[in-house]
Amino acid sequence: MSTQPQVGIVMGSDSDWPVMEAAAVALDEFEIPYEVDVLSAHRMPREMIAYGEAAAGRGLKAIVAGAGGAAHLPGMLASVTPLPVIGVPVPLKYLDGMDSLLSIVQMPAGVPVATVSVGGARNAGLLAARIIGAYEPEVRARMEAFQEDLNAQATEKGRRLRA
Ligand code: RP5
Repeated sequence: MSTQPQVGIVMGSDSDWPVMEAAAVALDEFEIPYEVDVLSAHRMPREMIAYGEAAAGRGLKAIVAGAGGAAHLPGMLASVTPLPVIGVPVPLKYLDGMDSLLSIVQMPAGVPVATVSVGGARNAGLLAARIIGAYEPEVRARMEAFQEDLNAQATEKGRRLRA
């Protein structure tokens, strides 16, 4: 695979990075090139729209977007790009991330966002890897090996409990 970013990881603020970093770590594990940026739906609306409109043309294949509170970034990006958008609800100080979750998951018909769990940035990265793996055989093979490893780890835990 070339070094051209395949996935865009964006977030509403750099304060989201401690949560969102797990998406980058997952993509690193699958050797998928990505780019990272801050892109606030409310503080940088014009830049956000420009990013979404240009993303597919720049060669990105999926966008992972995280935000907290009134978390409109994933949905707004999904409204202006044909790419799959994976939304990560970032938990803030109040409401346990429920505000972020509901802001991201309740999209109107026709504008899908694949929403992961509150704080679920690792799964967002893994889902992006599956999307890339659907047409990149090397990535798919890594995903199959990853799943076999998950199975082996879970099986081993059961074996230890039974012993
Ligand atoms: C949201 O506001 C961001 O995604 C972040 O989760 C939250 C707080 O941002 P900061 O005030 O820390 O920049 O838009």
